[in-house]
Amino acid sequence: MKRAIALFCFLALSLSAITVYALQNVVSLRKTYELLTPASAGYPDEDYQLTNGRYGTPVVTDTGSNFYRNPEYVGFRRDDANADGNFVILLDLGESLNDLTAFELSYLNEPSVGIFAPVHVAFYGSDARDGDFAFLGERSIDESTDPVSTVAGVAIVEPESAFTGRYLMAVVTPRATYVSDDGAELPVVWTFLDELTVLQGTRPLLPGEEPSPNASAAENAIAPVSPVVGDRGLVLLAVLGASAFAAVALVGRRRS
Ligand SMILES: [Ca+2]
Repeated sequence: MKRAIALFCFLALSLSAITVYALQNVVSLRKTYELLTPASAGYPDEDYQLTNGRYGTPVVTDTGSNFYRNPEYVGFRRDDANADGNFVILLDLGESLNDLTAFELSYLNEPSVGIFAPVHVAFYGSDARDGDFAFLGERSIDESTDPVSTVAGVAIVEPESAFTGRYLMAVVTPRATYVSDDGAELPVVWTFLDELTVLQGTRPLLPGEEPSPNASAAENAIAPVSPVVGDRGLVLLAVLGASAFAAVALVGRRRS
């Protein structure tokens, strides 16, 4: 009987988790895009890595653990930025889609190896590749330049109202300079990105996140967790795991 109760609780909680997850539709998966400012030859973009749904994870070698060694990252060199100093990505959703509610840029901040998070990202949208692009929103990024501050982060932009369109343009502004250990101000050369995401529908709560229906888009604009462990499916697995734990805890209480 207790096993049946545990199974029922697990299934009920899992179903609710799946329901929440299903509110979010990642419409950018496996979509094509143009790098209007090219990736580097040393850390190239192979087969649309920025929309494959996978995130960079640390690679352990004899010299330590580093994110930048993961080939999931696409590297951009300052020399290849446009005249405004930005990197620009033009994403094609393949058809006009409605109810686009969030745009995400996943980046690496690994100052110990000279890779710094961008300082700003802005998104624009249009129904025509060569048409007028509407400003959808922007986000400032303020990661530490301390050598020990390695972060795999995500900047999230949520427009004031849902957008309908086919083309999304991400304009990424890299950090210009950093101060080295000996006090010298040096130019930042590298920007590493691993995923560009467009979400359709309502963004679900992430594990541990509290509902905040009255919060502004800006207050909700940074993900509370870094996607350091692979793709979004793992978030669902984490929720399911928490559900199973809750079911076991419930049975434990009934026993005591
Ligand atoms: Ca990716």
